[in-house]
Amino acid sequence: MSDLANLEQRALSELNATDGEESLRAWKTRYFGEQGEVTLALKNIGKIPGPERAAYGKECNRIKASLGEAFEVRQQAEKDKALERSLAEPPIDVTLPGRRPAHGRLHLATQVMRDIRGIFADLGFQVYRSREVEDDEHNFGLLNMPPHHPARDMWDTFHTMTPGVLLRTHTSPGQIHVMRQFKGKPIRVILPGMCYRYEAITTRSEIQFQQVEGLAIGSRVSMADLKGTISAFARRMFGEERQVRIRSSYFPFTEPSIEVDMDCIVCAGKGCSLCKKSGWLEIMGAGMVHPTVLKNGGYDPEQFTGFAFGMGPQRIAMLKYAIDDIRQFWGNDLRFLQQF
Ligand code: FA5
Repeated sequence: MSDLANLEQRALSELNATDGEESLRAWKTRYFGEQGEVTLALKNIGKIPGPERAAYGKECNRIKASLGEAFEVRQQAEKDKALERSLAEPPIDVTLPGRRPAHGRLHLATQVMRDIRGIFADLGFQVYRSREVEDDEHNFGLLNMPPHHPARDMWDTFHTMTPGVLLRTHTSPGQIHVMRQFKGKPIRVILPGMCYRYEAITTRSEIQFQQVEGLAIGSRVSMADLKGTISAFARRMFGEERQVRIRSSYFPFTEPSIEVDMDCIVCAGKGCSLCKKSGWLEIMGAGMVHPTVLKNGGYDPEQFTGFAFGMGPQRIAMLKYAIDDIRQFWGNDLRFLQQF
């Protein structure tokens, strides 16, 4: 019995000495936990010899109740103290502006693609989608490049394991798809999409890049229409003050063929690594659709003429925003992308 009195005294003085919720929890474990002193004393009741057991058990239960009560009082006091403390702290300023959620944005390539589509929509061009995995026939053959034609070397190609199936090197195979679908009706479309070339990656060339093909076919479409369309596009895209240069070129699927350059914005025409020291950067190839290609698409070259062009939106973005390295486009560096 004296042990119990001792236990009660000790527990009460330790309870009074607790400071904060943590020491209160530790006290509870020490006396009321599975191996706590009060718990063990209660478990001990059965072992006490008969005549003393009732008195011992009664005392145990009294101590349990009184310590339990003392604990509750102490715990409430702790809670009151915590509440007082939090009330004394400076109040939350509900007028402070909230934290802005992080907003995503359109990738620069998407923005430029939308600008290009918008300009051509105003010029009356529809958007036509064409596949990225092509066959040899559409990517080369029907574009007037039969097997072993030397012009195929202009496009370093990713071939798949399936013979004759490849990743398109340009959007021009779409010309054939469109012509075969329009079946002899006039055409005015653009074909945007991704192209793939097995070539060395440099500041101006990627192995994966976008192109926008343009195709217009009608009974009296001329080279003047092509030049007018390209100039209208360049003025809208880059502003009146920028320079466009048209020079003759060669593509097997156009005759005559041209290439279109813009003055280099990075060096203002002085010559830098981006423009290969020429002061100009090529943005598209173009020309009048070759009669053989018209025929392959199901159009009679005696009745129809057409122009086509294929431009590189990444190069266009580089010229518009003075980006000196094309690798930034697919590098996923937010410091670059967040600037646009
Ligand atoms: C062609 O791909 C032709 N199909 C374009 C064409 C279409 C000519 C219709 C006539 C009629 P070229 O290989 O020059 O041509 O590419 C066209 C444009 O794609 C280039 O002017 C350039 O802006 C872009 N381009 C080409 N290669 C890359 C590359 N590796 N990385 C980024 N852009 C490129």
